Amino acid sequence: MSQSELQKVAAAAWRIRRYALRMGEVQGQGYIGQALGIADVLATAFSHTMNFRPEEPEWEGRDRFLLSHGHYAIAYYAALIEAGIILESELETYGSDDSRLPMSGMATYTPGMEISGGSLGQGLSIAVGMALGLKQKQSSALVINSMSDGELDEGSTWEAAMSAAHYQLANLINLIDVNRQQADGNSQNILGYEPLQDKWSAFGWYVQRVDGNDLKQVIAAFDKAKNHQAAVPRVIICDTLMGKGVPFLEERDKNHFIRVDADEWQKALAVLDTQPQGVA
Ligand SMILES: Cc1ncc(C[n+]2csc(CCOP(=O)(O)OP(=O)(O)O)c2C)c(N)n1
Ligand SMILES: [Mg+2]
Repeated sequence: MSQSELQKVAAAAWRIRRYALRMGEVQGQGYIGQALGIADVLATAFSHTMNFRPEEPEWEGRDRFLLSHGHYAIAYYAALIEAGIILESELETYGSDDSRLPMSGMATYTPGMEISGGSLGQGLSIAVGMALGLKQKQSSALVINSMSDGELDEGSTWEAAMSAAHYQLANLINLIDVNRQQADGNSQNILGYEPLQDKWSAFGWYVQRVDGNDLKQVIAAFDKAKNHQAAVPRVIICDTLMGKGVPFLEERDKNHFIRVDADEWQKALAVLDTQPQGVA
């Protein structure tokens, strides 16, 4: 990839982190660790890979992005702002009554939100149905499902994984945000899921595993997933760091749901502002 493309995506990731922190400040709380962790992956999806029309979010030919982990909505709204699907000014309404940006993702509230994903473990099944429908219509649109590592604990995920391979869904990319945390603590201690590459491979998927905060790796993996020739579904396992980009948030022990002191949001934004925008 060119240096200018890399810088473009890096600048998008930086802005996504900034929008998410500003929304966190509006409510004084939120799933901000996840947003900072997944920003590079979202920036790659929306600024590099996906085909969509910002002014026409329901355009039939669009690539679909499914936010299976609905509690990551703050991250996704930031990506939708970056994509030009919602206005930056709207972030001031985040989480308030009458807002189009509720704290958990709701398809009926927000343009560009394809599903209401808060009940974890459902997104991949929906993605399989969508990808199968698009394939039957001979559409060239991609379906990208984004799921969290906690969703690996759900049986429905594995049923969907098996179905995707059975139906040879080459138009399906599954992203797994492996931040190694869940609501109750460390994922491996709750229900061990490794070795993940071997599992997805055994289920018939084209598997890549990357450092989800290394933009070069993430962009290359999206390119390979899109261009891979075999008629199999694709998974990108993304190892990410919760709070990435703001050291005092990276270091927190339990990062699932963050309440920080009022002044810490500004401190976090100030830390981000010291980082060169657009440099990966
Ligand atoms: C089916 C279902 N079970 C339980 C929950 C409650 N819940 C909300 S977030 C969460 C943690 C899931 O793990 P993960 O998404 O990896 O957590 P994170 O990385 O965001 O800390 C749980 C159990 C839910 N939303 N849906
Ligand atoms: Mg997790």
